[in-house]
Amino acid sequence: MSTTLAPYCAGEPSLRLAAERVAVFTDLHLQPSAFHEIVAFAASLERLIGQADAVVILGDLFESYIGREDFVHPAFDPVRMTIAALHASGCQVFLVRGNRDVLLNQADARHLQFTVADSIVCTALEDKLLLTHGDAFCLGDLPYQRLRRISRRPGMRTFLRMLPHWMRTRIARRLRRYSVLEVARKPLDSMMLTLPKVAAVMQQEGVQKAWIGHLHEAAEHELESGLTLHVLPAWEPGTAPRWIG
Ligand SMILES: [Mn+2]
Repeated sequence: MSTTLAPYCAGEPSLRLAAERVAVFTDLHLQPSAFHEIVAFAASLERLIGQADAVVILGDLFESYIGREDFVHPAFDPVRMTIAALHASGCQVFLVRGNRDVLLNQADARHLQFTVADSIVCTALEDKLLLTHGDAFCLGDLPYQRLRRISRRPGMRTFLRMLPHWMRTRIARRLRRYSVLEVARKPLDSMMLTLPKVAAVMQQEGVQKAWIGHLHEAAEHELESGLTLHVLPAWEPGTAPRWIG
C-alpha cells in the first residue's frame, strides 16, 4: 500500500441536530434483489415510531443509487412508507450520503420526506458528536478519493442525474471498480482510514466524539486530545440501531 495520501475532499457543511433520542443505522446496502432485507430494515424503522426524535442513516442505504427512480422502485415501498410514517409521527429522518448514494440530492429529500446531509453535529449531548459516512477520511485510497473529488465538483451531481438511465447505469458499474474492496457489507481495509485527518475535522467541528460507518466493521479509536472515533458495523437484518446519548 502506498504511503501517499490523497487531499481531503470535504462534503457540504454539517447540519446541527438538537434532538435527544437519535437512532443511527449505517451501511445497509439495500437492493431490490434482496427484498427480504428491505422488509427487515423497514421493520426496524417501524419499531422507532414514538421512540426516536430523529433517525440518521449514516450512508450507503442503497447498494447503488443513480437517481430517484432507485428510491421509488416498488421494492423500496416498505422503506419509503415507513420513512413517511416516521415523518408523520414527528421524527426527523436524515440520509447521510455514502459513497454508494453520493447522488442523493435535496429534491429527493423534499419529495420523500427526509433530509439529505454529508455530516451532522449532534448538539444535545455534553460531548458533541459528529456523524458522517467516513469515506472522506480514507485518504489512503487514492483512486477512490479522485473519484470523490470528481463526483463532488460543483454541478456534477446535477449533470450526472440528467444523463439517460442507461448511461448512469453504465457509469455506476464502472465506478464500482474503484471500490472493489467494498463488496456488499464485507469489511474494508481499515488501513485506508487517516486518523489525524479525522481528529483535525473533529476539532474544526468542535466535537469530542465522532461516529462513522463505511468500513463495515466495528472499531474504536482514541485520537489526540481525548477525542474518540467509533466505527459502526454495517447493518445486518435484525440488528438494532445505535442510540446517541
Ligand atoms: Mn461506504
